[in-house]
Amino acid sequence: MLIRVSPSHPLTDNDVTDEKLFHQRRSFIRQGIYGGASLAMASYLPALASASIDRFADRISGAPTTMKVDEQVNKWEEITGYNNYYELGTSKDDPARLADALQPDPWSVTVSGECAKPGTLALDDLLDPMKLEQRIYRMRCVEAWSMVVPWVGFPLADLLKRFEPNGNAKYVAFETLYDKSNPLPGQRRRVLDWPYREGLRIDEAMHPLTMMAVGVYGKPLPNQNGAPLRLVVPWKYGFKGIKSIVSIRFTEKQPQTSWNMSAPGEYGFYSNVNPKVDHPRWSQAKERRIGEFLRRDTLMFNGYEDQVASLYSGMDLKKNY
Ligand SMILES: Nc1nc2c(c(=O)[nH]1)N[C@H]1C(S)=C(S)[C@@H](COP(=O)(O)O)O[C@H]1N2
Ligand SMILES: [Mo]
Repeated sequence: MLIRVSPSHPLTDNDVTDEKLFHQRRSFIRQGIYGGASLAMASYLPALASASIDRFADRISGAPTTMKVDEQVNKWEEITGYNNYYELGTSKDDPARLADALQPDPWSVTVSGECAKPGTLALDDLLDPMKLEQRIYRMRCVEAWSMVVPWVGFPLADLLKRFEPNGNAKYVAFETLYDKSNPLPGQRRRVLDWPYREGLRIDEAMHPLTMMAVGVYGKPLPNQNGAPLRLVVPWKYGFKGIKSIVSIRFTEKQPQTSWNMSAPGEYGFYSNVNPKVDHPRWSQAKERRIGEFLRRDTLMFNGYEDQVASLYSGMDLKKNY
């Protein structure tokens, strides 16, 4: 199993320790066939990483790879130049262009709700005990495009356990920063009801695949990707991966989530990737992998079915989108 990576970044595969979680269940269109057909990315040429938090750079670049999919990793320019981050604008190139509007340092995260040890942690204290690892995951946007992204971060469960959630903690709610008196450029318009809100059921949040990312491509997260820390839930549509998190709350009731609030008929709370449940306005059966010419089949649970299907046993996946 060899992953081809562009020579300009520090990924190596000699430190891969465990690929057991990644059983390939289908045969993919092999990258080799279309390898040369990457689309011109000129229209969203970034933006070298905008100011990110350098003091974590060594820990991030040194993180060992623990999981990866057997597919070509997207280019740095694609991952950091083609983004959804509505607080920084609604076009794909807005977030990289307006990235400097976000100030990820200093940063703190407030943890509250159904837990024994709530509190506000400075980013350094939050990260200090966390063991960083690199994981190469597919990311499937609900808009039917996808990428393969080398995240660096830690299992969300390792963070959540530090706050000792209690028996009433059935869900976890997350919020992105929103300073009404100093909004980000995209927050001046009510495209969404700010702050951006997301949530997971507690077992989804504690699942070993669910991660909090602080880096990508061996570097601290660029602002446009959700600096300084963002959620990554690889079997769900990308909008569940809330960026630039300032609040984590353990709740007994299912929390409200931004996209579900804005269009409940289009975006569910669960939003598990499912090629058989179409969006009301487009099919979810296929996806455009950024950098490829032909569309790929979308995989059930984005290819993570073996790992996560049991979370939803007994649930009607057609209804609980
Ligand atoms: N706060 C916030 N988080 C967000 C978004 C957003 O607009 N605001 N967009 C979501 C969507 S739709 C996707 S597909 C992913 C994109 O992540 P990326 O830009 O790092 O690829 O971020 C998600 N997280
Ligand atoms: Mo998305």
